[in-house]
Amino acid sequence: MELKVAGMSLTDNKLNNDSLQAVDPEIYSSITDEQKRQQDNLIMIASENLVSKAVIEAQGSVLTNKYAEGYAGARYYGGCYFVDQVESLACSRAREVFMAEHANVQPHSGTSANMAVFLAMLQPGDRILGMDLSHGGHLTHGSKVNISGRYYQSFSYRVDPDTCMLDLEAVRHTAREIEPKLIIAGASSYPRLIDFEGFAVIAREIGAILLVDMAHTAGLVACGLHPNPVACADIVTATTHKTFRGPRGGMIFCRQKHARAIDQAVFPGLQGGPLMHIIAAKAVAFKEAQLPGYRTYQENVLENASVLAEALSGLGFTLVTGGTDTHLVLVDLRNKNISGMEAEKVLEDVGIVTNKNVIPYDPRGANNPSGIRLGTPTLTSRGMAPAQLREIAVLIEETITCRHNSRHLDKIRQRVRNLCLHYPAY
Ligand code: DSN
Repeated sequence: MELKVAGMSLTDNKLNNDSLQAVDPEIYSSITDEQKRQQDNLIMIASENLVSKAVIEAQGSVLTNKYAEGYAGARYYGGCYFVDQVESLACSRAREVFMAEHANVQPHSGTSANMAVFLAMLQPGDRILGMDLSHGGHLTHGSKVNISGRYYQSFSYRVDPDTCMLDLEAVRHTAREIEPKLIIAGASSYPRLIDFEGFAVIAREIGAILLVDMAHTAGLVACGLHPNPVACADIVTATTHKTFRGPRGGMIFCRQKHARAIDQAVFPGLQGGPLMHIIAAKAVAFKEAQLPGYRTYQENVLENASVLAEALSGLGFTLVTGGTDTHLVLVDLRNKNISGMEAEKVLEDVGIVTNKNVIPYDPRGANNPSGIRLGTPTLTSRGMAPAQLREIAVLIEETITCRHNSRHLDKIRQRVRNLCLHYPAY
C-alpha cells in the first residue's frame, strides 16, 4: 500500500522529484518571501550583492551530491573526474583574475580562509597584529571573542584619531614594539584604499608574514580599481560574495612556496569535503569577472559610492574619513541625534536596508553604536546610477529627520517602492 506523507511517497526508496513548493511549502514560502524582500527593498549592506542566474544555477546543481576530499587529481573518493574539471577550472581562472601563483578555492567562507592561514603559518600563542575590530577590522583579525584572539596573542592597530585614516607610521611603530609573527591588513568597514605595499614593507622590516584579507574589495582588485595585494603579500584571503559578486564562500592566494602548507591547512587541517557546487559557482563568477562588462560594473559601484558620499555630506551627514575611495560609506550619526541601531531600524521600516556599525573611537558600545555602514554593490547590480544614489541620499536624510512623522514615512516608503520597481533585482 502506498503511504503519502507531505507529498512524499514511502512505497519505494526513489527520490521524490516533486517541486520544492510541493515537497516543503514552508521553506518554499520563506525563499519566495526573501526573493520579494530583495526586490522590494534598497539593499545597502556593503558586504552583500546579487549573483547572476548562472551562478545560482551552478550552486543549485547536482554537484552537491559529490564527495571530493582532497584536490583535483588526488582525491580520497572515486568518481571525481568531472568535479576535478570544475575545481581545476576554478583555480586556473582565479589565478588569472588575481594574477596569483597559487589559488585554493575550497574555503567555505572568509573566516575559514583566515583560519586556514593561521593554521598553516602559526603555532598557538604566536603573536598576530591586525586592525582593531572597532576601527574597521574583522572578528577574525584577532578579536578576543574569536578563535584568532583566543588561540593566538593578538594585538591591534588603530586609525588616526583626527582623520580616522590608517597611519602606516603608527602601524610600523606598533609592529616594531609587538614583533608579531603575522600582520593582517584588510578591513570590513574602512572606506579608503589600503596601501598593501606599505604594509608589506613593514612586515619585511620586522620579518613578519603579511596576510591581506581583501574580502570587501576583491571585486575592485579583480579589475585594477584597488591595489592588488597578491604580488606584495605572502598570503591573500577573500570572500567571493561581496564586491566580487560570486557565491557565498572564501578563497586563498599565495606564492608557490606556501602552496602546500595552505592546501594542507584547508584540507585535511580544517575542512572535510569541499562544496563542489559552490566551487562550480565560484568558477562561473571568475569567468564573469573576465568579461568586458565587469570592469564597468565595478567602476559604477565606485562612482555610485562616491556620489552617495557627496550627497550625504551635502545633507549634513558626517562621514568617517570624510568620504570614500571604495564601495562603502561609513556614516557617523552623532550630529543627527540618532544611534546606529535606531537608524538601521527606521530605515528598514521604509525599505532601506543598512547595518548599524561602530565608528572609530565610538563612545557607544558595539550593540548600539554611533554609525551605519552603507554600500553600493547591490544597487549597482540592479542598474542604479548616480541620479538614483542622490535620490536615495535624500530619502535617508528625510527618513532620519522625519522619523516621528508616520505620514511622511509612508510617502518615503512609496518612493522607495517606486525605485525598486524601476530597477528589478532579477
Ligand atoms: N560580516 C561581514 C561584513 O559585513 O563585512 C564580514 O564578515
